[in-house]
Amino acid sequence: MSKDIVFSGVQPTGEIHLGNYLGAIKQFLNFQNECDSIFCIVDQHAITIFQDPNELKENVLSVLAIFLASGLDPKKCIIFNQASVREHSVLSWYLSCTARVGWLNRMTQFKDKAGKNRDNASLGLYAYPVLMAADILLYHADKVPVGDDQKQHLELTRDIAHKFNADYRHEYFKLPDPIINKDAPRIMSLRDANNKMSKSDVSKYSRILLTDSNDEISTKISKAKSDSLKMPSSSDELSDRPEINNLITIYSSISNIDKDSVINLFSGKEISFFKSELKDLVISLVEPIASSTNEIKSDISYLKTTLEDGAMRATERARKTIDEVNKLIGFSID
Ligand code: AQP
Repeated sequence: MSKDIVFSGVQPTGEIHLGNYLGAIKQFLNFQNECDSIFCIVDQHAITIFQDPNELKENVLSVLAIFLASGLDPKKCIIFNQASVREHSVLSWYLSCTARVGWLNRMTQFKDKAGKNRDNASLGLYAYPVLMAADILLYHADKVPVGDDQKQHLELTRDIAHKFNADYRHEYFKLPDPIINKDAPRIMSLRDANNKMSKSDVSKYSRILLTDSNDEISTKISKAKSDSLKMPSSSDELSDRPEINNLITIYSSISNIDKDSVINLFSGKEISFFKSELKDLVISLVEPIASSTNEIKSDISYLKTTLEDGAMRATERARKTIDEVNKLIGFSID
């Protein structure tokens, strides 16, 4: 039986943080062993908000270095940057003719990112979920490991695939399933547990980067917002304590110990004691990734070869899809 196809992407819009790792990259590591996996550095998504060209180039290589340092192996999966496979843009246009404006109007991420000044947002930011659908459908992905913030975009991808199949009377596209890490669906900001940990948050204390030094990690966890109570003794207490809930989620997800067991482990203890244990745990995860990232980043020719090789393998598959879709749409005259 053929393996399930897995596709997911990460934007090179800034430095990769613990939310990206626990919500997405950690899942990629398991999938590369079990499935036919394709991981994409989605630079075309990044430019929906203006990026300095030199920084963009730099960020693509940084994300790649972090992928490799985290344990992604180009022998086990395809890793490439989106702009190097033109078929993403081609399919995105086709699918934008299938997607309905009403569907896009419901996307909450656009509302959040565009803010109050919606008329001034780029058309690309609005159409972003259609490009995302193209990324996924181009490779006939069965599974898409993402953080819970992307769930709505995955539902849209399924709607687009379903309508395309119905319009062209052919069960061509598979309807992909989102795979959300149930232990860390959404890691929240360390400064405000109502917002997700994010690359674009103005406060650098809101996120732990995979390239942070041990001192930076210690400071960020010490400063992480909490409350003046002791550690909870049951999960019922977490609903009123979102900051502690978030820190326990991080502990649980890194240690692979379920949340109830983490609560039992620290029940009634001082928060400062828990934070100190959490610091050690986060450092044990980040330190080797940060040092390996630095080493890998210095080997530019290895990074470039890895991307070129990935792009070649991705292009082969993407072209086949576009050839087939062209026939379905009526673009190829036989
Ligand atoms: N806080 C999070 N918790 C769990 N998963 C998360 N992801 C992002 N933030 C969290 C998941 O990481 C993957 C890559 O995300 P992305 O780089 O494509 O885009 P994003 O969601 O826009 O990430 P950021 O860091 O929050 O960037 P900005 O600041 O630009 O909005 C995705 O699977 C995402 O779900």
